[in-house]
Amino acid sequence: MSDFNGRTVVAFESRLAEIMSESIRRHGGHPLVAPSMQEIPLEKNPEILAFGEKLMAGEIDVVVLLTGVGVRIMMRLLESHSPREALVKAFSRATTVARGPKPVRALSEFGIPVTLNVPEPNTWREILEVLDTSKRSLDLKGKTVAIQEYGESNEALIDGLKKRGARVIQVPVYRWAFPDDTRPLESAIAEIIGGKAALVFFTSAMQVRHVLRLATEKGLDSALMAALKQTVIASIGPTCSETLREYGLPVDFEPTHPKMGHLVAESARQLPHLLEEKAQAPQFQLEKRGADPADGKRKREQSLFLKACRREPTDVTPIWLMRQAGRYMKEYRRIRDRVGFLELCKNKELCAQVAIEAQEKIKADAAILFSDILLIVEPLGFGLEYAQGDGPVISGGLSSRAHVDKIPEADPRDSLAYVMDAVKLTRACLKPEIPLLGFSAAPFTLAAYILEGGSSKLFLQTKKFMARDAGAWHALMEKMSRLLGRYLNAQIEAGADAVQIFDSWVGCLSPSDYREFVLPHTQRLIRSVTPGVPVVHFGTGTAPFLEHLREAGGDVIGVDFHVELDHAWTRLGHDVGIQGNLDPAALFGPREVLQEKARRILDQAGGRPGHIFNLGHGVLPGTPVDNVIALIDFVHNASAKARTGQART
Ligand code: 1CP
Repeated sequence: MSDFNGRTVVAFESRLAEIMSESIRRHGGHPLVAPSMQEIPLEKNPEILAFGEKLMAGEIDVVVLLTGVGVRIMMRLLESHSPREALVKAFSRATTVARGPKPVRALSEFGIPVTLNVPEPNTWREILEVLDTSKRSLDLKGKTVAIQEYGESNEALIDGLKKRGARVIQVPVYRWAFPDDTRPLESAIAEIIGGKAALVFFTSAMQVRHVLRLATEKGLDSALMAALKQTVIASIGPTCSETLREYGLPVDFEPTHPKMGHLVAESARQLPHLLEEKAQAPQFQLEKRGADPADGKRKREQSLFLKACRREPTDVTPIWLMRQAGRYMKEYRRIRDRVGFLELCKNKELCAQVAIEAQEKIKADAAILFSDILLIVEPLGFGLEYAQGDGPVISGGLSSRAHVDKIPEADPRDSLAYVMDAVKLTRACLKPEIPLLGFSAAPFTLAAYILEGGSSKLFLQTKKFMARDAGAWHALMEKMSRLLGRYLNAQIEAGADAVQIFDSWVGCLSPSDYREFVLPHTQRLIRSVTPGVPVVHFGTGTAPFLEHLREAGGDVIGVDFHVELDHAWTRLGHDVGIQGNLDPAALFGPREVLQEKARRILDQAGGRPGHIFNLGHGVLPGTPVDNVIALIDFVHNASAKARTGQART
């Protein structure tokens, strides 16, 4: 059993400062607990009293209770105006939603029944989920929802409720201020800056804000940020972690349950490992690069990748790999241990970090935006979940023409603003000479995911839909192609230098079905892409109808490994670029076989302008990173040698 081993552990707990100190001490640590805030109860809170009146009048349908302390303060104030029985009766008429065990306990102290209990990790997402999936099938349209707030308002929750048609009443119960004496907090900040702390705990989002606010007021913010990046940071749970990441701080540890006891005990056990990781991992720092965007753009125009897209000769064959940022990389897995996949996709800092870290580590000639082709189903009104091990699950179903017509004409510029933010930040922090690829699904692959509700082997639902109602199919595909066009152009506007269209599953179709049911729509999409921006058009299993794929368009056609690259290029015509096509399994080695296979592809391309080396499909989980680096190195050197007689310098 490990413990903190006499190391200094900093925490910012206020109300529970003593318990926190004791707990750290019990685990062998030297506690430095500096209260970062104090509660200011709003004793004469007019919002609470107004809420009480409405509740008694039966005008509140749902009450969301966010904290135990808040419930108690609120009840104390309400009880000074109305008898408890009357209040309990009024609460019983409404649906009460308690965010976790603390408000449940507080409510039960007053005898108020809890209708819905919000599961861990108790964020706004779970609150909305509970309301959406409740057996009482709560239609929030036109309903009045009161939120007992703690400190700051939760905009995401309010937004989600409003989107469901609810009228929201905010009931702020207490606010936070700095403690009267901020000296302990200042000295804790000084200890962190001085490198004395081995571990820093944050147990609420408000603590993060307060600590950084005080540091800013004292002119110590950059010193503190830099020091915190070198220190192990443990966060109590997702809401707190989200705030840390908003400030650009890493979260090194989160306990299995968002509780103080778990936080202290589990981080004590993990500390040696966490310290080792921190020391080993070269800390990735997102920083804006290239002061002159126009100069960066000029450099990229002359990059190997964009030259190859334009089929201009290059001395070296450019290479990047589909899924170059992903599971096979330990830096990625470390982030995914702490953050869900969707949360990762919605966090621009993490997206930028993952994409850039991968490009730099393997020295690829292009970076691809970190995102996913399926995110776009959410603004179309479908549910999206990435279930562990089972792949994506898309809920909502699509089976009729009427439903196709009801799919909203979403504007991804707004509804997927977080993707555009990720493009902008990735572009700003990526080396200026490295092109950034944006991407989307092709209309067929997106429609197939929606119709199947996830991955599929046979694509039976898709084929049935296509066969039974060709009109509905074409209407759906037309809608998808326009939507995806807007999506790609928004990414281009945000800073993507080229785009790739993934028609990953189109190989399940016969050539004639491709021609009739897919080609016109992919063609419409590709034609709608901002002129001058290269399009890579990729599909797997497309060997039987490569000519049709070519006809649908694209400056570069991505081919899988079921076809020899030279045969494919001859069929496509040499007036288009080609991307591919090593079998990703080759990356499992041995190294000589890997190089032999790569050389064969280079030989087949024959140094002709317009070849971008890639895999035939994405990098597989478990692929040794060293082999990926060796492949890229080999492609650069072997292609340079073939063309110039010298390895790449
Ligand atoms: O961490 C995890 O467990 C999630 C794994 C993962 C990753 C790393 C998913 C879930 N998506 C991604 C990122 C991703 N997806 C990128 C950016 C990273 C990079 O390339 O460096 C890109 C371009 C995609 C595109 C994508 N998503 C495709 C097209 C490429 C292909 O493989 O054909 C597809 C089909 C998806 C759907 C999807 N997303 C995730 C999974 C596991 C899947 C495939 C599921 C299935 O088999 O249907």
